[in-house]
Amino acid sequence: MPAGFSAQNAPNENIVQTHLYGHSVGSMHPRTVVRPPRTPFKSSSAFHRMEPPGCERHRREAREGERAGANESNALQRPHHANAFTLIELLVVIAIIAILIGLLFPAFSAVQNQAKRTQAKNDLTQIVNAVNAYYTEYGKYPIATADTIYGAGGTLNKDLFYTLRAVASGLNASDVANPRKIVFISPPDAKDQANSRSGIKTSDGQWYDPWGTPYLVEIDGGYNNTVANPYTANAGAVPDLQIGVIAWSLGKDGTGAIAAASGDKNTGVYDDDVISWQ
Ligand SMILES: [Ca+2]
Ligand SMILES: [Ca+2]
Repeated sequence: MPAGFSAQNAPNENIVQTHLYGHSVGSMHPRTVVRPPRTPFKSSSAFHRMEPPGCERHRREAREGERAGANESNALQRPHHANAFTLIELLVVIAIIAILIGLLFPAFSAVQNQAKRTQAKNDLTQIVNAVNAYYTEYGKYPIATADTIYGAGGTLNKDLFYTLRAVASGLNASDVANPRKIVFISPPDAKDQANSRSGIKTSDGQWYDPWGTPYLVEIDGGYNNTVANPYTANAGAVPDLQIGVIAWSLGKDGTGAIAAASGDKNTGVYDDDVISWQ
C-alpha cells in the first residue's frame, strides 16, 4: 500500500492500485484487478450522498429497461395465430374472387366473340374482292354458270376456293378454272383440322368461319348483275341485291340464311350472321 493511504481506504485499495500502476507503468505490465463486491445500498448512509451525479438516472433507466423487457417477453409469448387469417376471412376472400370471375367471364366472352365477328367480316371482304379480281382477270366469274350459293347448305365452297387459291384440284383440276395460276386469295389452313375454324379444312377443301361453319358465297353466274338476297328484311334490297357477288357467315350459332329470302336479318338465328354487303 502506497504511503499516505489510511486503513479506512482499504475497500478501494485495489482500484487505486490499478489506477496508479496503470498511470505509471501501464505500458509495461497491464494488470487485472477484481473489483470487490459492492456493499448493499443504503439510502440514508453518507455513502449515498457521495454517489456521483446521474446514478439515480441510471437506476431509473434500468427499471424502465426491465419493464420494456417484460413487455417484449409478453409479445413473444402471444399466440402466433392472432395475426393469421381466420377461416371466415378466407372464405370471404374466395367468395369475392369467385364473384369477380363471374362478372368478368361474360365480358371476356363478348369481347372474344366480337373479335371473331371482325375476323369474319375481314374474310368476307377478301372473298368478295378475290371473286371480283378473278372477274377482272378472266372476264367471267369463277366456276358458276348460273346464280349459285356456295358453302353451308348449298354447293360446297371447295371448288370456288380451289380456283381462287390456284390449287389444281376439284373443278380446278389441271388448272382448268385458273389457267394462269393466279393466287387471288390465300387463307390459312385451320389449326385444328378435326374441328376446323378460321381456315381451310384440307380434307374437304372448304373455308370455315371462326365458329366452324363454311363461309357462304353467292355469285351472279346468270350475269344479270343481281343475286337473290338471303334475308327477307333488314339486309338490303329484297328479293334481289344489285351486286355480282356477296358472301356471309352464319355467325356464332352456326345456322341462319342458307337460301334466298330465309329470314329477317335482325331477329332469331339470323341476327348474329355476318354479311359482306352492309
Ligand atoms: Ca343473277
Ligand atoms: Ca346465325
